[in-house]
Amino acid sequence: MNFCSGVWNQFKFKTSLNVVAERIVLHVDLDYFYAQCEELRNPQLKGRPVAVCIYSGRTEDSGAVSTSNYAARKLGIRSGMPIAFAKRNATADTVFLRADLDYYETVSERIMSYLRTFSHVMEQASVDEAYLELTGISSGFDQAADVGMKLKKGLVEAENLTCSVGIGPNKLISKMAAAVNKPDGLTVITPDQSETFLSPMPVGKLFGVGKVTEKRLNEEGIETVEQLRENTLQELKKKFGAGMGAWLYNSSRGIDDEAVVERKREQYGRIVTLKADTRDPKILNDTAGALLADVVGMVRKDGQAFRTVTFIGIMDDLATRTKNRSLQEYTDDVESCTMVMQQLIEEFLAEHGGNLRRMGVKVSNLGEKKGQKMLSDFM
Ligand code: DCP
Ligand code: CA
Ligand code: CA
Repeated sequence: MNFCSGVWNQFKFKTSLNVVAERIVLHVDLDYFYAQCEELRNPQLKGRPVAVCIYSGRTEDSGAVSTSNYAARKLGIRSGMPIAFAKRNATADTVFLRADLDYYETVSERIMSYLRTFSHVMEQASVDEAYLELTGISSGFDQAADVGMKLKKGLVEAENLTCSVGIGPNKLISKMAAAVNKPDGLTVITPDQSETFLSPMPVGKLFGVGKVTEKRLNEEGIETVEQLRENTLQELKKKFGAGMGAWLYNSSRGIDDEAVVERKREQYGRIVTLKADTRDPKILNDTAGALLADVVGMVRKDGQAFRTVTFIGIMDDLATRTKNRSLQEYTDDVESCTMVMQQLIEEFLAEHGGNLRRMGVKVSNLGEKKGQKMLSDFM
């Protein structure tokens, strides 16, 4: 029995010459994501310090900064910081905005479908991050760097957004490569550069080392990845347990076999800009009908069904408002959810004044349709 089959073999892509293709992973992380989304819909913000905040609502300033653009970071305004504290560092032209998570989510969905065009295996890692498996797609690191440049250029052209890209022999190195050159960076680390790349880094920067492990490593006198590498596998296993010990041992050498895994989707949606700002129910219903047909088509293609239907309106002041309803049972039927959508639009218009600039539909709460035949039913 070959105990290292499993994950490892997935990456041995054979080329026509029957040579095993070297593994190449690309990591993308959007720059100052929430704040960049805000600049996108309000270009006047460009050049000014911007802090996007989650307000808890207790007092006017209670809550925390979720992110800030680079001008605000220069003032020392950073994510996680209490808003009141950030305001003490702010200049007169600093803008504090309320986070609009639905809007960032819709931008994120567009970016993710753009990124999917670069690889058949993509793992969305967070709202603004993804890993792309380039093994067998790019023949080497030079070609992968070209993919990275093309991806960055296309993202600016299509969405007017910048990102930082890291390319490496695995997920760990690609993620860390993307982080060292921000914003708008592109960093390529080849397998033979991996150890040197990691050596001077504080152990806390090794992706996957949390605060607790970092503290324990420091207590052992281990400050840098290079120092971590001086420990034997046995020593690390003894100090940190078998799993963590082996992980630290491998990571400090830039070794990581984790697969890029396509995660299951949680929702399907589409948003469009209306020809003119409007609140005409006929236009909204017709547009919603067309979008739903499209979205439900995608759901069916993937063999899924859904229970929740959402109408999304982006108003002429760019505020995003939503209205949703959950059905009794899972469905993949366009007609029944078009009727629900018409009700949602009617209620939406009753609740919100003003015209809509953009509108969208979303279906979520995915699952299986009741009575859907399982493969096992035929056996
Ligand atoms: N975020 C948050 N609270 C945090 C950290 C992040 O709400 N403590 C949100 C806001 C960010 C988004 O997640 O825009 C992505 O997080 P990142 O860590 O990637 O940070 P940014 O994209 O904002 O900045 P960077 O340019 O450093 O990637
Ligand atoms: Ca980011
Ligand atoms: Ca991120």
